Amino acid sequence: MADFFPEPFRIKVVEPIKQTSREERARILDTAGYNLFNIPAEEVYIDLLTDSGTGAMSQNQWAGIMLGDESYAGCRNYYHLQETIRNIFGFRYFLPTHQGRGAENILFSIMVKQDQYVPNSMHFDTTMGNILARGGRPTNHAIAEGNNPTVWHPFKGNMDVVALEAFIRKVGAENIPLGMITITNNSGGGQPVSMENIRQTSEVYHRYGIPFFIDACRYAENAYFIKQREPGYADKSLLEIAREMFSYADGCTMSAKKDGLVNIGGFLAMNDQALYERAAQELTLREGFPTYGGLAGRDLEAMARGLWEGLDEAYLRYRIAQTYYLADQLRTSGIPIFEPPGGHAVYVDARRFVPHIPPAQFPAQALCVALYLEGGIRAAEIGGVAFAHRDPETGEWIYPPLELIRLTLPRRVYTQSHLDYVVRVLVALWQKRDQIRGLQIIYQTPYLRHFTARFALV
Ligand code: P70
Repeated sequence: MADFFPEPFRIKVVEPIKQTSREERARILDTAGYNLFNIPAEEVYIDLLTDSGTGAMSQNQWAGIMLGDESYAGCRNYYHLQETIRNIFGFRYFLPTHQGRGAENILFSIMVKQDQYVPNSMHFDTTMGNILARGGRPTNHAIAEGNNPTVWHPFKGNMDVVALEAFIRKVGAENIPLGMITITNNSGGGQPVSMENIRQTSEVYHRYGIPFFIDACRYAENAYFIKQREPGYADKSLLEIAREMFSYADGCTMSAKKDGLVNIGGFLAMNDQALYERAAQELTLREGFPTYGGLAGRDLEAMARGLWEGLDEAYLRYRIAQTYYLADQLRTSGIPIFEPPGGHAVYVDARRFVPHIPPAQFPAQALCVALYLEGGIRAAEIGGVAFAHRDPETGEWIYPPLELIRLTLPRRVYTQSHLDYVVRVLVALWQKRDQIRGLQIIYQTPYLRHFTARFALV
């Protein structure tokens, strides 16, 4: 039984979900402009759009909610969260924010100026959008393996530190107000980053005096992969691994809606006092007073408790085993997936699933639409809709190297038979894949267009 890790919990509350008919789903898709963000969640049978804020809280978290202290200044839940963050992440200062992008907005608004660069292994959509919105230039420097869906590498989310250093020399460190790394790499298959690579990335940034921030939202899954795969870490606790990861950085942005196991919440943490003071002022202007940052005391309490649960080894073992179960079933059925699977999601390779659809007709979006039509399953597009951008010089569209659909697993929510259903639907679709049609955009916004774009079938 060494490789069988069933749920380390049982179900206490259930939420009914319902299946719709194919005709209903065709109508719903048409009304939604073929954008799955526009579909009411009640019309979705299995919702794999995101693992963000969609997890099930534990009885311990719900009990903590009742202990919410709704004082404006200095509520006790703030101090509990402070102690938790110091313990796990080790940074001297932190500010609660309503979610990850709240932290990104505060950080970039005080650090990034027009035309400055912010390198990362691979930015996710909101970090890219928040940097662009400040007139900055987000750049990606993940290792080449990270863009290859078939090659095996234990840490495909790693930074190409040689390329990063060459980039810093090319544009000049004075034009780089901060540098980042994303653990795990959500835009590239949910792949982890090794401890060695976090350390090397830190060394490169620091050699040029560039502050180093970690985009930390799936840090616990990353820590689990380090324990599994990196020599020298098998006997370390996940807490020790987490502390070491963050010891190399000057701060982090955190969406606690992922590995913090809450439905809402995040934070910005750092060691630099002067930066903290500027960030606290910005937070007070935009989100709320520094001891609650736009959240209620009860949210802070749920976050403090969730952060510990998210780092629990029995939970993470089950969590990753569930993702790998889904990946194994799909692989066995011949469905092309990004290898190896990530921690929070299995990414299906749309380029190989629907090779007849060109990038300009959004193969991954087309596959997401087909998956909903076929079985009421909602997945996320991680491809040209979310990540294509115009070349700042020529204005031409540049499409990302990967066209993926992300089957994202909410934490502690779906059972194995739910996943078996997902596999059956995907297999049915695979058998008639040549009937899947491409899409064209008929409405879009300048930033984060995937949330609101509307499409028509080509
Ligand atoms: C997701 C959500 C959020 C995120 C992230 C990384 C690596 C920062 C943030 C921002 C966003 C999303 C995408 C598609 C569908 C629904 C939601 N990722 N950094 O699912 O955090 O959302 O709290 O502002 O992945 O991956 P926040």
